[in-house]
Amino acid sequence: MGTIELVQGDITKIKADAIVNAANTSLMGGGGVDGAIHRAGGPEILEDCRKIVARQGGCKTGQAVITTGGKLPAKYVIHTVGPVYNSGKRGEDELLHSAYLNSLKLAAENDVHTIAFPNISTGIYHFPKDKAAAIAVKTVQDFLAHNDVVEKVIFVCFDDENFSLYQELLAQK
Ligand code: AR6
Repeated sequence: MGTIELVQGDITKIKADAIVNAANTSLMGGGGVDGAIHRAGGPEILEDCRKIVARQGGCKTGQAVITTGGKLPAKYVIHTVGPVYNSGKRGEDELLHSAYLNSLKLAAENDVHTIAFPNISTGIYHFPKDKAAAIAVKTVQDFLAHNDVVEKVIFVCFDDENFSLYQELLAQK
């Protein structure tokens, strides 16, 4: 079974087969981790995103698409769209689960052995960090128990609060 690692820092620096981007449905870039990935990875990533948009018109919430990693140390970027958090009664938990799961499935389809995730939806999209961390950890643990391709998942936390939450959750197992 695959392993889970926890690090605190900037996901654009991570050497993995793929890093995940917390994108939006337009796939045309934005702030937060999305902005950082496009800045560090260069224009090739956006070129691939444009091709995907021409083909399928963006990426729905909870879905994922894959592009080159451009100049990043990672070979691929998997762009997923987490939910904007409102009341919590609009299917946000399920959509966040889908964002993680569809990213992992796409990784396995592309022979990705190591993949790094940021804390999707917990910035500009305001998903409560504790709830988001629990969904992320459970989705990854369940996936790793049933697949042979993905060997390592790295959770990359940027802020102290997320890092502590993941430390606690991962220590429980
Ligand atoms: N490395 C790792 N994590 C980071 C980095 C980084 N370089 N920079 C920020 N984070 P956010 P969202 C963390 O807002 O909530 C964009 O405009 C950050 O601390 O990037 O899913 C998109 O285009 C937070 O914990 O993504 C969308 O419109 C986490 O990444 C929208 O934001 C996610 O925060 C998506 O919002």
